[in-house]
Parts: sequence; C-alpha cells; structure tokens
Amino acid sequence: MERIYIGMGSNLADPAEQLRSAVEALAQLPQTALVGVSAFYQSDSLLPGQPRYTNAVAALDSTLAPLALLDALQSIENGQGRERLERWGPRTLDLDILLFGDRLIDEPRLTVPHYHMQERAFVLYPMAELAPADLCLADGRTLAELLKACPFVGLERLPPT
Ligand code: ROI
Repeated sequence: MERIYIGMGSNLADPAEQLRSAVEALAQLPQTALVGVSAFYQSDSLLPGQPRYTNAVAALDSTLAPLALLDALQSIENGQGRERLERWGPRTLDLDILLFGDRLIDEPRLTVPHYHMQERAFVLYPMAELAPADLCLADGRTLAELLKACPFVGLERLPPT
C-alpha cells in the first residue's frame, strides 16, 4: 500500500464539475482508497490565451502498480472528453501522478515526482492541505520549504460547494 498524490486540473466545460466527476471516478478505482481531496483553486493558465484553470489535489492509498494507475487515470481523462490536440492545450481534465510513495520513476510514459510540481503554487498549496509539512520531495526539500519558496500569488481558493 502506498500513499499517492494526484494533481487534477481543468479549464474547459465547467472545470469544477470536471473535478467533482474525477473525484468520484478516483473513489471507484480498484485496489485503491480515496484518502482526501483538497479545496479547489482557480488561477490563470501558465500559458497566455487559455481559460483559467481550476486545480485540486487528491490523496490515494493504493496497491496498484504505477503504470496500472496511469492507465486508469488516462481512461478517466478520456471518459471525460479529453482530446489530445496539442501538448499544452486547454483540457477538460488533467490527472497527474505527483508522488507515488517515495518512488522515483523515470520511464517514457511516467516521471515521478512530477516535473515542475515543486514550483507550482496550484499544486503545492492544495497538496499542503493533505500532506504532512515534513513530506520530502525528490531533491530532499520538504513540502514546507517548497511552500516558503512559492508565494501564494494569483491563486483563488474556492469555497466548498
Ligand atoms: N496553469 C494552471 N493554472 N493550472 C494548470 O493545471 C495548468 N496546466 C498546464 C499549463 C498549460 C502549463 N498551465 C496551467 O498544463
């Protein structure tokens, strides 16, 4: 059993509803328990010219293998109408494996810890609602240290609905 953190994002077709559906789908995964879900946060896209994103983080406990989990996440994305038109394009749903226990994974389909998570406020702040502050990321820095280096700028925490 390993603790897994999933980053969720959407900027099309009612993003908050996309995230709620994704949470329901995560709760149905085999060999997996949904342990927690952060609040939802809105922010501008890192790439100009796209709608604003809604992001959240979910924590899972699972005995699935990493690539089996990745397959399941991609089928949830596809089931919610994800179209892979361009690499960084707007999307109905993005599900990223941020951390998978303390594993380091470097495979063509999967890099864990997720690249860039360490500097993205829309990942770190929701994650901090679920994860211990002394959680260590790949380079040995703790979540608390990363948060200190990552100002809460441009993020809007949405009230629960
Ligand atoms: N910007 C925000 N705010 N949230 C995201 O999830 C997100 N995802 C992306 C890019 C286009 C880099 N920008 C983002 O893939």
